[in-house]
Amino acid sequence: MAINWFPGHMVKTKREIKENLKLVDAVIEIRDARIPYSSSNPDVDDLCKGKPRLILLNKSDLTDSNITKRWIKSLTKEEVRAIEVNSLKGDGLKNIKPILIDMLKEKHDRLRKKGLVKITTRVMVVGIPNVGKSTFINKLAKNNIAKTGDRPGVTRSKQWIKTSMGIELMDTPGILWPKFEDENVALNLAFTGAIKDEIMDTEELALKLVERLQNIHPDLLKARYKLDSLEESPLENLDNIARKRGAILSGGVINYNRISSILLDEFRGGKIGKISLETP
Ligand SMILES: Nc1nc2c(ncn2[C@@H]2O[C@H](COP(=O)(O)OP(=O)(O)O)[C@@H](O)[C@H]2O)c(=O)[nH]1
Ligand SMILES: [Mg+2]
Repeated sequence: MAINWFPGHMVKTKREIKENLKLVDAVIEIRDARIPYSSSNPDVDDLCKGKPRLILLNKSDLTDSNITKRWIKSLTKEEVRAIEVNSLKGDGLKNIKPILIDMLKEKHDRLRKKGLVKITTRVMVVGIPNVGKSTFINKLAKNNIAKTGDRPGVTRSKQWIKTSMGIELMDTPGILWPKFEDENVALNLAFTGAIKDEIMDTEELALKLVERLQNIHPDLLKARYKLDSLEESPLENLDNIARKRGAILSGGVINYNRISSILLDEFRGGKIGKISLETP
């Protein structure tokens, strides 16, 4: 993880996010669509209680769309909606505004009754590291990088990024901590690149990825690395993949370092296929 989370740090972050939430109408929570559970924060429901929240399952270009649709169904509740997006290309982003408007309808009606004509919708983006918060904010701000200045009585330092869709985003996202205690969550975060490779042994991680893929998508693994068949042992499969890719040192020794980084890179880049690592 880019940031090491300590209990004190978490308490401070929580407090800051709670303060910032007072300034917005709604929350956009970004998750990685490949791992919607593992990329969620354990306290996000509690933190965002009482605010309309839209969950963006980002990087949906890398997932199995049937599984992503099932996730959307299971995440949707009264105060929470979910959609799939690709923040790199912008796919799905046009659905954000109508959903927010719908979720804020009562509030807006109330304001209109009071005579307010121009209603600004302010939103804060939150999510754990690597889910695509910066990519998303940059994409929305693309056509309109103008930042509004400070407003008296609101806050000293907050900047609001105007977007082409008429909502304003708080310029700094709330960076949430991931779940750490669950080993499977840690693995999922590592597979998708959310945990820096230095923290975990790359070769061990690649082996775990082979094991996972041979269980959930054996055909994709076979097809990508042109394997005639899969062995039961992940290590044998990794060896075969290395041979197919010529990741061999002199004397026929497998170059595990090389094949591990090839495998992880190709998985992260979606080259092995559209793979959802978690189902609802
Ligand atoms: N394939 C794909 N990659 C994405 C998408 N959104 C972000 N990324 C990549 O995910 C990585 C992390 O994105 P970043 O915006 O830095 O995440 P942050 O830590 O939440 O701010 C970067 O390499 C982005 O290019 C997406 O929709 N699809
Ligand atoms: Mg960022």
